[in-house]
Amino acid sequence: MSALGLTHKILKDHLVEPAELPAPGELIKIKIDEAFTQDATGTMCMLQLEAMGIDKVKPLSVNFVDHSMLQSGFRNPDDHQYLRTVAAKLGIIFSPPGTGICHFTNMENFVKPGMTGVGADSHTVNAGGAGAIFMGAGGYDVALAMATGMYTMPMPKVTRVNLTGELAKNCMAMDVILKMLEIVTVKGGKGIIFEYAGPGVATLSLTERATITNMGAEMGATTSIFPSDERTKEYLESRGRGGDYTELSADEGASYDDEIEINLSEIEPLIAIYPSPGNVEKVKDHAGTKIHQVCIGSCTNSSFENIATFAETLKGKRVKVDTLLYPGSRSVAMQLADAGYMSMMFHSGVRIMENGCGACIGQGGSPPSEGITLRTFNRNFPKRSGTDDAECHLISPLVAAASALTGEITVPEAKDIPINVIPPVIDTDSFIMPDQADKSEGVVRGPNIMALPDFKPLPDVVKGEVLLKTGDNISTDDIQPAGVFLPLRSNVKEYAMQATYNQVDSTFAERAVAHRDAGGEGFIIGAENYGQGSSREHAALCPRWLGIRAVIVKSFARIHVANLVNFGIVPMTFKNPDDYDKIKQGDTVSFDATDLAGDLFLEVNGEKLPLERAFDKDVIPTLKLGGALPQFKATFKG
Ligand code: MIC
Ligand code: SF4
Repeated sequence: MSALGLTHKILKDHLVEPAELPAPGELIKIKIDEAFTQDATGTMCMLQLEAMGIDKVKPLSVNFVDHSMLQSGFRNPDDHQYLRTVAAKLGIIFSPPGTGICHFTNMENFVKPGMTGVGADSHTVNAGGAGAIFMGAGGYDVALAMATGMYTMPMPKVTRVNLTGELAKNCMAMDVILKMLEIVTVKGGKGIIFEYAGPGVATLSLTERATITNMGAEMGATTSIFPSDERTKEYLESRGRGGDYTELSADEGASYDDEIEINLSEIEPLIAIYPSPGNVEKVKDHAGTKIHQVCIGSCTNSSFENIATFAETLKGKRVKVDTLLYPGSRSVAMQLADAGYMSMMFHSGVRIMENGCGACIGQGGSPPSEGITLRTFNRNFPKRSGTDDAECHLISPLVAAASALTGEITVPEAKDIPINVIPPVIDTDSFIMPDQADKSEGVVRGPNIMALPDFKPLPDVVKGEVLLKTGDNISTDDIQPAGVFLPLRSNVKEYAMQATYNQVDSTFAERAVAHRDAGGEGFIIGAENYGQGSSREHAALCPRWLGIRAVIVKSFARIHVANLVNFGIVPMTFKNPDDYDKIKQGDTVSFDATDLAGDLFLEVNGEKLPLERAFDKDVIPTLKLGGALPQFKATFKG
């Protein structure tokens, strides 16, 4: 048998269809060992699972509450209560608010080397740090994985990332992934699994590896993976999970689709400059820039080592700017407390926030107007911080600490920072396991939990107005902002009317509804990398509710295409990218959808512009029926 890389080994072990791993781009169906949601995507996912008529989930499944926890009003608590009670009914583990951020908590408790998983959140890829293949997906696809234990995806290409050397003392894993972003760019990872290998791997701990795989999402990658070795074992044993360890690595001589070389010793402290994680520059080139806020933690940089190093750098000295800590889990917060670091940070003036997403998703912690915030998080898209004209730059915990002390962007000193390592505090008691859950109250649906909308099948001729024409790199934060709107996640109508594209064009939702109610089908025209950023299926669901039936762009981000299909929006790309210039917002356009497998054209101003399918032919019945749920109901046999 020929030598296999680690990615291919795990995919082969989980392959359901076809019989052998096919060429990149062809569809594969794999067995899924774990599926999870968080609260912001989870309510919709659970509503879809219920609508499928499922009584019990198949794989290990978890509902984490971490995103929307401000609880100012009934909406968040209604969502949490629904998630808890529906989890009890369907056999899903429930992780209550305060337990921790989904990816971080998942790694601490559930991920094992060699597993496959999907999560309704793009940073699900975090789990690759432990030698597992985990992918972000839309809520419907996660519901389907919970129902069937399977997931269908295009066979990825695999790029080997050969790590050599060792990081300088003022660099961290965050600098490695920023280096990758500089090389690969925010759209260069599409359709690729990055498999890290080489002698540099052993110099990185499991949580450092997870920082790197976490931000593979920012390159648009399918996922990333590290081998499972002594460092993996060390982490699992420290958490009392030594039994979950298996050694896993690529076979000698395995072949790859591509290769990247990174010498860790050559990396300098890096910073991703607003407004994109891909704008990577050297920290030293921005040194001295005045800042207004520092945030540390999030699912990206929350390990005990990260935060202890941050605290040791402060060493009780007062921070000069507003500094907020969001620990990744209750477990890590308790470990920090027991090791004395919480008290050290209180003395330094750090604000200890909740174990959750918080400022990362615009749930509090916003910087001032025109302010500059430095964050150890993974995203710095416009307006995501909640302050429209503030700028957010992404940095390592060491740069965060050095800069918090000076009030300006500062290159950390290259020196040893010894930390007081104590054993982790294991916090499995926070979870509500399905066999312990109180099922007597049934599934509780408060007034925030709205029924799923019903969507009509696709007409043979799709005709209507171009309701919006956008530029490159439109993110799901542009399409369907989170932040203050998160409590509307279970209420499609309100979320669509108040938030869809409101930061791009505040007239969009009203214009779209008027066009829809007059019988038109709405179109969006976009440019490169449309839908980058997240697994947010509301960025498809809400536009669909507003009457959008087709999105035609130069290129798409992976998860967004799947979400569009799931809600019956036809995703297509221009055969000739220059045709983008031939269409204006407000134009009336149409396309013949009778044969979606045949040649497709967009008719505009008397011209027929050739289009490419951005969807696989297998999903044509789904598009025809108006979305994945009607298709599931028509075909699923239990
Ligand atoms: C994000 O970081 O943008 C989110 C919120 O975690 C999203 C999911 C969501 O919109 O709920 C993600 O990354 O997929
Ligand atoms: Fe939460 Fe931010 Fe991580 Fe998304 S990226 S899961 S919002 S901490």
